[in-house]
Amino acid sequence: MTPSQMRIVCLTFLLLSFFSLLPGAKADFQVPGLSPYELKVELGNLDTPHIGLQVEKFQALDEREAPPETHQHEKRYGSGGSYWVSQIKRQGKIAYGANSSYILWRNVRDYGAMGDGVTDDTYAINNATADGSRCGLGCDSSTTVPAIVYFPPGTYMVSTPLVQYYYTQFIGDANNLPVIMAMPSFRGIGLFDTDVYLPYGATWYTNQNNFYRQIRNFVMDITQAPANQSTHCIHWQVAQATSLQNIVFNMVQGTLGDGSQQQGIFMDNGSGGLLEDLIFNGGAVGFFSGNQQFTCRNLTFNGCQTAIYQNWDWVFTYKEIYINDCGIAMDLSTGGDFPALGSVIVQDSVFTNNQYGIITTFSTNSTPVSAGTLVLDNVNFTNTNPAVQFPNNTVIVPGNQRIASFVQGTAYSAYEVEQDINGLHCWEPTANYSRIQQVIDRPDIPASLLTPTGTIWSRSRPQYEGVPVASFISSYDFGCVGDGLTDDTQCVQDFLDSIGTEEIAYFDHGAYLITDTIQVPNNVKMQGEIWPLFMIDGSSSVFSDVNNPQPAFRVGNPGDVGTVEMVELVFETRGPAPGCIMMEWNLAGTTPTATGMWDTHWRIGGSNGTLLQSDHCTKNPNIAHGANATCIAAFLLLHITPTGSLIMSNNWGWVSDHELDLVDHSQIDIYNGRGILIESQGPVWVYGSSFEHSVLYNYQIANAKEIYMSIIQSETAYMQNNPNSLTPFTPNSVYSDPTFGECYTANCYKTFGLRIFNSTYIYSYGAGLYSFFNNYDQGCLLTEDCQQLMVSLEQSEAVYLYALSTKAALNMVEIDDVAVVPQVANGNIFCQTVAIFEYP
Ligand SMILES: *[C@@H]1O[C@H](CO)[C@@H](O)[C@H](O)[C@H]1NC(C)=O
Ligand SMILES: *[C@@H]1O[C@H](CO)[C@@H](O)[C@H](O)[C@H]1NC(C)=O
Ligand SMILES: *[C@@H]1O[C@H](CO)[C@@H](O)[C@H](O)[C@H]1NC(C)=O
Ligand SMILES: *[C@@H]1O[C@H](CO)[C@@H](O)[C@H](O)[C@H]1NC(C)=O
Ligand SMILES: *[C@@H]1O[C@H](CO)[C@@H](O)[C@H](O)[C@H]1NC(C)=O
Ligand SMILES: *[C@@H]1O[C@H](CO)[C@@H](O)[C@H](O)[C@H]1NC(C)=O
Ligand SMILES: *[C@@H]1O[C@H](CO)[C@@H](O)[C@H](O)[C@H]1NC(C)=O
Ligand SMILES: *[C@@H]1O[C@H](CO)[C@@H](O)[C@H](O)[C@H]1NC(C)=O
Ligand SMILES: *[C@@H]1O[C@H](CO)[C@@H](O)[C@H](O)[C@H]1NC(C)=O
Ligand SMILES: *[C@@H]1O[C@H](CO)[C@@H](O)[C@H](O)[C@H]1NC(C)=O
Ligand SMILES: CC(=O)N[C@H]1CO[C@H](CO)[C@@H](O)[C@@H]1O
Repeated sequence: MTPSQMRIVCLTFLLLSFFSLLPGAKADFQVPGLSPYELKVELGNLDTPHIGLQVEKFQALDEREAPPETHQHEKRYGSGGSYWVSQIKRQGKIAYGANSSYILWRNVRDYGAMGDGVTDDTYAINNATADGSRCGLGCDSSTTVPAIVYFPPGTYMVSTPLVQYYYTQFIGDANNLPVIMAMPSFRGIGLFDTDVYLPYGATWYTNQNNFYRQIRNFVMDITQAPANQSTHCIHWQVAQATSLQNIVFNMVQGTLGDGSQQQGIFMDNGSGGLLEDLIFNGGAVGFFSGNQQFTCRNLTFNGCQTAIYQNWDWVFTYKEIYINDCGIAMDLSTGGDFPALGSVIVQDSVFTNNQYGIITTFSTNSTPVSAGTLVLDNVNFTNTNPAVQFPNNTVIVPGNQRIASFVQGTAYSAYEVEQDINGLHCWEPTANYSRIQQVIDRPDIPASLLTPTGTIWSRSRPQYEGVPVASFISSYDFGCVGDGLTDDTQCVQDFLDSIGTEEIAYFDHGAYLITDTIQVPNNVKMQGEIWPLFMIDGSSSVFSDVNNPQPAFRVGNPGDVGTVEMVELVFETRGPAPGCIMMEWNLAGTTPTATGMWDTHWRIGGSNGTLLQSDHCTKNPNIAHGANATCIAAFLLLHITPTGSLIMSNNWGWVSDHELDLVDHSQIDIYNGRGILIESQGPVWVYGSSFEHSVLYNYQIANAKEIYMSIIQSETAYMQNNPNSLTPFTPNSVYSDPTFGECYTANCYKTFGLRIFNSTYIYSYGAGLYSFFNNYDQGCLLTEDCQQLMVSLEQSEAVYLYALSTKAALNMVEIDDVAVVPQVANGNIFCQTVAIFEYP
């Protein structure tokens, strides 16, 4: 990159206009002293003895929640009907584990929990979770001891945390939400704890490695615990393939600064993730939020002192957030003039009747320049004024209005200039740059992506809570084997073909070996039992030819329209399958979001059954090497073809960087060609996704249009550039692969985080694209040059990237091989961040 290539035409800094306080404006206030270091309290309580049954009988949910003569609770907390999850025959089994009598499904009642609102059920529930030598203290990770812990309706009294082990789902009855109730004597970090703290800040699991969990369908109630004691409903310290859904958090209601210590979600660390459909009532803080990256949608806060306290992050998106009658809607002030948070996006949200709106400390004086980046996109403030302000009450944006688009942070607007280069007259891309804190014009968004009210379409994970159990057809009852060794291809095909329009194909837990392409019919719904594994057999000749790649799962045929839904599935290869496209999606929906996949993942290598493990794929950075042919995984994880259209939510395409099951848990070299390729003509919505460690790219959008993505996350392959991105896959023009033809430095031959080629109307609301290594050496983090380039736009326009956060990539964005966004101008707390990059 030469200076002439990088043209920062306009370096302006917007002067903030300060409005004086209106008569009757609120007094100065101190942000309540909230810090994660209250953990000290928890540590002191690790040995709190079990406290007996001497508590009063609490009223049942019905009497407590609903106003006397109404039955609102029935609507709000479920239909009251029966729930298929509690009724379906449980025959799931572990294909690649060591314990043949292992029990996957546990009903807490079978372990002695009473749910009677009187008995302390803590020990019984913890027994239900821990049964069977599971992955707890001292276990790094494991995929072979998963568990579903089911809670029937009832009120479960709890005195100390219910510990959720690795690879566990806590599921309540979706039609009659069970209540988890803190006893007055409750002590501990949360009613549910996902990562137990040990002395000196150590935890059971590594927070960024805390994968595969769900908690859904609960009321959590800590109103009986003293308000002045630090109590949380959930300690949610998790990473990818995790979700919270359909939970009501009930906390003591108070007023701002009254000393309450109650919190709904306490999220101190991690690398997630998605949460949706949550309601927070009361409390000091609804959501104490800290994680590398997260997608949060459909959250309602009522009467919280602070609805959202952002403790730290790299990039977060909050969409469909409803904050009502709270003290502070969003507190983004942590760190003061050195903001502790990277970037936050708030989209399609409504703030009503709040004492304070959003409090930020990003200002002319704050450093680093991008810390505290904030984007508001279609946020309506009613009886909330100002909308955005400093802690000292100085107004940044007045409230009581709908804000179409507000940006604070660095803004890049790219365009083309006429140039004479060596006598040639040409157009060259360049970009205007400024650090702003202001309302700006909102770009047009194509109608295909929008609901009738102008918000971006979204859809929660279906729970099929109204579908009778008889409509779920079991793959095992149908005859499929799922033992991980028997060829189930024909059975899975026949099974899917047999499913009627009112039925749901239920895949019992197991591993289904697939040796040839499965054609997914146009109207089938596939529901997994705690992520059943579809193992694509690398020994099948169908998937071995890298020059003639074939799909393992083909959804519809080009031009087809239908209603396919996939929920809670995992796709892997068993051995090297370099000619395998794990999934090809051709289908469009009959209506917007009628086709989709939720909590559905690709896990390539690094776990039992994959035959791509640390016993022979361990990293080898000490000698120059190529790719071990026995460690080459697949051609492409997900291909959305030109006619494909769907919604994706909580999808993780992980080419394992380390071993999950073998005891060494060593870092491993697995070679997978490509992550996600989107060629759709739209619309496609991608919420809460992550594609990591593929070789050529993690995300590529080619020949496409009308694509919305909200928090995309990627990591460059750790072994690169030993070998580099051109090993072992040869760029294939049929798939519009990058050729790396423009590279002339070694660190340019690295996985693209995001490549956009020949595409238009592409919207990314939050991206965390990271490069952490050079041949497993992290020295390049000190010099921030692990990688030359992270995002490449080629022959594309109408591209809008909000809160684009990259790590250690010298050029954040290039347009047609011209660097337009250097990372040096965009320093943040850890990443480098651009609040908005637009190439209209
Ligand atoms: C992985 O599979 C092997 C057999 O292939 C088994 O011996 C081992 O116990 C399994 N590991 C785990 C963690 O289940
Ligand atoms: C096997 O699983 C059963 C049932 O979950 C459990 O009781 C038993 O302790 C496990 N055995 C071993 C050796 O882990
Ligand atoms: C928990 O499990 C242990 C061992 O199986 C048993 O002795 C104990 O009674 C159980 N406790 C409860 C409360 O179920
Ligand atoms: C909480 O409040 C109770 C009663 O008002 C008081 O006795 C107790 O000391 C307080 N605890 C803390 C930690 O402030
Ligand atoms: C939002 O969540 C609530 C439950 O908290 C649910 O009833 C509602 O359907 C969800 N709305 C959307 C648009 O997902
Ligand atoms: C904002 O919300 C208020 C109150 O719900 C509503 O009356 C108003 O129409 C909304 N404004 C816009 C522009 O959507
Ligand atoms: C309020 O805080 C902002 C940001 O730190 C600062 O620029 C401004 O001068 C302060 N205003 C007053 C009145 O103190
Ligand atoms: C870029 O900045 C220049 C100089 O201020 C201005 O003339 C031009 O209109 C700007 N272009 C865009 C696309 O913002
Ligand atoms: C490649 O894999 C083979 C087969 O497992 C193994 O024998 C060999 O040691 C591996 N080579 C390297 C360089 O790791
Ligand atoms: C660009 O994409 C369009 C479809 O949107 C396609 O028709 C055209 O062939 C593509 N051009 C190139 C150079 O691939
Ligand atoms: C291990 C780790 O990442 N700890 C962090 C957890 O979160 C707190 C609060 O932000 C940090 O201070 C710790 O460093």
